[in-house]
Amino acid sequence: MKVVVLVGGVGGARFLLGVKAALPEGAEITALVNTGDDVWLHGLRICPDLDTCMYTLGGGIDTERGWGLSGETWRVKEELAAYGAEAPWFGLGDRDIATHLVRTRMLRAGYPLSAVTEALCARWQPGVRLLPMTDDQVETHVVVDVPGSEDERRAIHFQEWWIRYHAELPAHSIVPIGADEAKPAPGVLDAIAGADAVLFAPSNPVVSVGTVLSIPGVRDAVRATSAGVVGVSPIIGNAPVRGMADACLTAIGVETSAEAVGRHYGSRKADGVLDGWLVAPEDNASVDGVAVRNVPLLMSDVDATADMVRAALDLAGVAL
Ligand code: GDP
Ligand code: FO1
Ligand code: CA
Repeated sequence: MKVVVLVGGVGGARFLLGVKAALPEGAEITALVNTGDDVWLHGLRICPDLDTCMYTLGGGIDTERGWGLSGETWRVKEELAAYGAEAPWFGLGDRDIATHLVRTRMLRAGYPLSAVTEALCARWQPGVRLLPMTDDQVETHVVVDVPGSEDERRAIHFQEWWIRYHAELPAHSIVPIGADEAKPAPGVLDAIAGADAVLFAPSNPVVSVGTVLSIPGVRDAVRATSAGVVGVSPIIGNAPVRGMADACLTAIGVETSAEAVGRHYGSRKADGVLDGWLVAPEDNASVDGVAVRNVPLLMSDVDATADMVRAALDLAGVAL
């Protein structure tokens, strides 16, 4: 059985743990991972969502924080701050830096990100094929008012908006810079076309799943696949379970509710991308042309997450 999952970072990684647990031995799981959060800092290429998936599935993640490695120390970060180096708000751990050093060296040597990711995964053995959505550089930027100015706007990197400003600076727009010219990474379109089910993790609908879908060809492949396509709502009771996805939805004019996010994705029978939409028991949602099912959606542990995944696969028409 072949299952493809569109994912971001923490929400996507935890969902993938459930996909692994729910599927029988021998099933092929391919994660199409958002790389719009990627950033150059201190000359290093940092890929937060790829690393969050790789560390979570490989058992290295700091489970409390949800990102970065366990047993982390922060000596390099402190030294960089003492130099007044850029982005002191970004949490670069000493262990994590080794990943960025290996990645950056390989990228500089000419390897595409997909090959670099495969090499890093040889150590972490995530048990899932992690494919960056593209090998091309795509970086999500957020257009905000210049703090202290009334009429001046500027685009800042998504990470700066999210971490430094806690997504509290109102966003005029959120743009995946470079997406228009990007190509899907090798294997992405074939995986979607050859899948038995395509699932959208309960990841951020704008800056995670939305960015993966923004790569030319990906949305069309999802619309064209013979597999059932089912999404899982990251919004429960009109609020994100974790993080500031509401600020991203507001920026694109979508209400923070399971129903509004389902309608934003839309039905494949019209011009959307879904056949099925899982929402929490307490949420009422009706989405034209989409089969909506209420199931518990809290990923409190792997068993609960595997139950969600089984419900998603059932809605996608896959018998386990
Ligand atoms: P990020 O890249 O680290 O921000 O992670 P993702 O984009 O993959 O996922 C973030 C989304 O996961 C947030 O919008 C949360 O609402 C959602 N999320 C986190 N935990 C849960 C959970 O237990 N259940 C559901 N349904 N959504 C969750
Ligand atoms: N998230 C934070 O909230 N603060 C950080 O300082 C931070 C550092 C960081 C470093 C490496 C990495 O792989 C992830 C990191 N994250 C951090 C998580 C991540 O950048 C974002 O929270 C997500 O990409 C938001 O979608
Ligand atoms: Ca992310």
